[in-house]
Amino acid sequence: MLMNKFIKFLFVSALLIHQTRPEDGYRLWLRYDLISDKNVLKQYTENINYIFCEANSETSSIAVNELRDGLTGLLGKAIVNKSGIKGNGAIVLTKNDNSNFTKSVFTKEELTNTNDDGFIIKTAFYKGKKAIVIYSKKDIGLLYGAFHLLKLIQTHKNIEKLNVHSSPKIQLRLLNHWDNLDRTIERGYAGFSIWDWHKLPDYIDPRYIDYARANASIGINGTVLTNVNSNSAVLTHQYLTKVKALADIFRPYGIKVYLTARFSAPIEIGGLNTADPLNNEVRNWWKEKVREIFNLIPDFGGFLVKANSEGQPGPNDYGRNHNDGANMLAEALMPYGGHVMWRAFVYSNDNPEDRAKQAYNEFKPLDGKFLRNVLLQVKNGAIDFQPREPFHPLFGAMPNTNLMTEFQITQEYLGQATSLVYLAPLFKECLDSDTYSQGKGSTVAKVIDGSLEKHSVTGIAGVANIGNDRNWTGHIFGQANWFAFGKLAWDYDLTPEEIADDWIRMTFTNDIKTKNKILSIMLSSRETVVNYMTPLGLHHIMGWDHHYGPAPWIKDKPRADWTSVYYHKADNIGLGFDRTKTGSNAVSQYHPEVADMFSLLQTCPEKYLLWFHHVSWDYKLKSGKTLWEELCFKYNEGNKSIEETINKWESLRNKIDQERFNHVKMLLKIQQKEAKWWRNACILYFQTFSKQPFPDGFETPNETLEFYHSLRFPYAPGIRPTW
Ligand code: BDP
Repeated sequence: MLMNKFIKFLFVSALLIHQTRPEDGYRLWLRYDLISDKNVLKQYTENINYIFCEANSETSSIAVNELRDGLTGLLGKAIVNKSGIKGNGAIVLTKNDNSNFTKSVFTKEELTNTNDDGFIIKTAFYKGKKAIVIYSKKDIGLLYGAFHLLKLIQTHKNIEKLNVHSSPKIQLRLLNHWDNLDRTIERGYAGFSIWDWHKLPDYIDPRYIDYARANASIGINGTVLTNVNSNSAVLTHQYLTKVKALADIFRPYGIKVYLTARFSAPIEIGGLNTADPLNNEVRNWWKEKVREIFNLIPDFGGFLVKANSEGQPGPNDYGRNHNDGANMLAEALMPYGGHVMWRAFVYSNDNPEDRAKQAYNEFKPLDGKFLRNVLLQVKNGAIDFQPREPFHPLFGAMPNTNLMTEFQITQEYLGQATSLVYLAPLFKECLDSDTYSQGKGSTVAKVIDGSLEKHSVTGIAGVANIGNDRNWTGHIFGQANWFAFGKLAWDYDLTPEEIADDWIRMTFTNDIKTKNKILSIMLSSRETVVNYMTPLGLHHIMGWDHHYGPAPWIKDKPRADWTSVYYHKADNIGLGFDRTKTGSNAVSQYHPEVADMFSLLQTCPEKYLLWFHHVSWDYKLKSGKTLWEELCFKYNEGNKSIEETINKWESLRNKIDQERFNHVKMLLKIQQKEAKWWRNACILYFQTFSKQPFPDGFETPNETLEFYHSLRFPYAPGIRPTW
């Protein structure tokens, strides 16, 4: 009795300590604080008493521990693991689809419809006792199911009669880290890399475990550890032992490691004098290298390759094609079940062709020429992760190739880590785009989940926004983008609103009013940024090299397609890139229904207007305004929304903790300055072509164009190092 009281005392003290720790964002969405609403709490305390796990593996133990810690925190009573059914209120974890119990709870169809990573959660009776059963085929499904159940409780859902079936639609759900071995991160805005290569393999930063846990909680099952602008040193034995240490930590969380393979590695670390993919010595070198890797890491995922793009070596250096390079690696990986993700982000310096067309021209003829363990990794749009791009024309154009998509979670072109931009609407816009490749309804999502073109290897990648900042992503709201990527990779049918709703409840609060305010801020944030950066289909007009801030005046650089004037084509007549028949004819790369829609000024969605058309300054848009007026209007709209966001946020003072309130408040002030900067710099610059006055109500810029022109940011974060 006394002992019990003592344990209770310890337990309550632990809870208190837990809840007074600073809100620095480290816990992400996995917070598990005591539910303060007594009525809500009652539902859970009445239904949940203990855990009973029938499985026995490292992964199932992690699931049990997560449930134990999570439920104990949320419910304020000790929830422990027991060795059998000991009364009502068990959470049963089971993989056994042959037991009488499982057969009595689940139909055969339910069991077969659950795929390898999937799970079912059902309320049922076990030996006459009410229980919540989590079923999966493999251990990892138990962990995913455990996180799902915790999420339901964190978001205050009713759990009386659970009947959840969840299986991911896409197999390889990966983060791509653009992390260098010296811990700098290309396009990273949240500090340095969390991989401490120097101290690995002996020093295991506990953060690696938290990283794996966070990813498992949203269904991510692979991570590419290194930058696509790669360094062959990571393939040396010295580094592979470090990679192995990370792989060992991630394995029980269902996460495989992948590496970027530098195409010239056989020369740089192998001592050969060529990296020609058709050379036998080279082929053998890769085979041996892969063997060495799998000896260390039996479940190694494979390679991600950026070849013959932006100065990276590749098969073209030897007069070979991309498929020759990809297949050489794929052949080496095939016996072990590894994959090659070959990037389609390829465009050439010397090619005078519209950059938007180059990847399609290069890869479309190679359709059907890649081995079955190769995935072609295609960015969502044909240029480069802009605030808004139409979907990449390769989707739907290579039916005989496994295509996966690559999104950028790190906000290289969307205000980096000082801007609040919720990216789920951007991801969804691409996934929901209709390619018409097999008639209406041939969405990008159906191309990449393999259902449209009958592929069995499927994948999706997100360029990570994670660094060693205490809150992981620099901006607390950057966490929502990591979360949303994982959720959509699992189920692209979720809406941005549903995902944000969960994230806010888990991260901030279940108070409906507060939650709704944050939700409205998040849901409008992407359009806001598009409006004050690149409205109406403008693109690639950001600062040189660091990509921070506006710089539509960039010209006369060694590469035309790295300048701004190449993309906006402003002149005295109008603005925009003519990609119709009268221009580069990039529209012809889309299926006719889509090509026709984009081609005609009347049918081209105005959000893509200047992407596809060179439009005269006096052209009347649907609003009745001329292009010039609409442009000014949009830049203003974006600025106004930031002000509204600031006011909304201000009204949340005391509704959320001070630390995170202030963190976001200060960043919003920075974002407001940046929005103004974008508007003023762009409008002043475009005015030199339109030669028209500011429309009524447009706030006259307080600085001159020369001033904006003179700004320099030599130490902006995330710049590509010179390699
Ligand atoms: C661009 C980035 C550059 C990357 C490149 C890529 O500016 O740093 O190396 O994409 O995806 O957006 O390879």
